Amino acid sequence: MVEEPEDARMMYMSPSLSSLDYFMESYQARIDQLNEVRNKGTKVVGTFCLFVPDEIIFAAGADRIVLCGGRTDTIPIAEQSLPRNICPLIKSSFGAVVDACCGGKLSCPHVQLVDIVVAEATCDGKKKMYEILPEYVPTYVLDLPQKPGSSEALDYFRSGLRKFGQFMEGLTGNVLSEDALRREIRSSNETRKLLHRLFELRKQDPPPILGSEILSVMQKQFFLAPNQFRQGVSRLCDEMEQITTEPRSGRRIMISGCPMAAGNTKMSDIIEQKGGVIVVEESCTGTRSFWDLVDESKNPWTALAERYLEIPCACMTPNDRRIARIVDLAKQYNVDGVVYYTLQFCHAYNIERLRVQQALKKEKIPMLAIESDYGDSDIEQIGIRVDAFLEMIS
Ligand code: BJ8
Repeated sequence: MVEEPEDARMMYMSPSLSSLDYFMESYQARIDQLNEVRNKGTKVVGTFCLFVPDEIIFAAGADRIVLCGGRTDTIPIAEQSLPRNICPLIKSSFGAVVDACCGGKLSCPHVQLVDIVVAEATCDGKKKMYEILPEYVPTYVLDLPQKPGSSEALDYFRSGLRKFGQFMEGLTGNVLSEDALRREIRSSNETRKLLHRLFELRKQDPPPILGSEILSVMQKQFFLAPNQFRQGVSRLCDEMEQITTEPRSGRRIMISGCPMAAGNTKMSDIIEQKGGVIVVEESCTGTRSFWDLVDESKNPWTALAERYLEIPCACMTPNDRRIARIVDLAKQYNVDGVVYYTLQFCHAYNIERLRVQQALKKEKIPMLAIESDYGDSDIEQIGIRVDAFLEMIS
């Protein structure tokens, strides 16, 4: 349990937004939809990372859901096969697959909905986990260059995407036409633009929505069909645009770091319960998922390769783009402080912390680093540190 704030900094209550109900209500409808399309022969692809372009999957006539695990209950199953000292996201995700494939009841029903996993060569933990995954579910691994800034990287990734497109054609039995790819690029860009509209509204002081509410919306991005998701975001923006908020004194916080997969809301919950006002998340469940658009005027394969290589993930090197993005977001959202949130044993984000801290220090933006897992045992201690941080930046 997260403690109540003891002092004047009370938890920020955003206006109650009825359009958020849509996201809850559409959950079961989406499961029914996926079962239905599968019964009619549509392939459903499970992914674990933003680097796998949705556009290619949809253009080949398949559907997709993201399987990143944010829950603790599947971790012990994973620890029977994997080392304990790897990040909880990997263990939770793997445990869910093993549980589902061995007839277990712990997992959310998502794993049973996929015909294949399309994985990606990002961090070491994931790459090695993907070598074991085919024992449980068919798996295709999309390779990624690790130095995205070079021209060789672009050529390599573009040809990798084309190969992936051919693979999808074989899987679905459909031809992946350039027209279909362009259509899906336009569709994904539409989603990205809507999310920009949503995040723009959070620049208000105070924002008309909680960070924990935004997180639950962003997590749905990876489960709902694109048109369902857009419908919900559009309604939410319409509602938020009608709201006038009263000025208040809470500190404006950016969370930056590892993704917060469905089931993991720990960091947002603690910050808000301690009175912080979360205004933006630099993460894969935040800006990283939608900030950059795909250039619709270019050859679609080139445009996709360029856009996806720009994702500022700490698995890439060097990752100056992310450092610049964090500073830029901190200024755009007028933040009072940054909570740098990492998952335990995520070396990429944990090591990159130093460069982020140095860049923020230059801009005189305070930063608090929190490394955590999916368990409850450190909630109190994190709460104390967040409390002290909020006090310091008041
Ligand atoms: S684009 S952040 S979704 S790789 S937290 S599993 S990096 S040890 S999830 Fe990620 Fe794609 Fe990058 Fe985003 Fe490894 Fe770190 Fe665990 Fe991670």
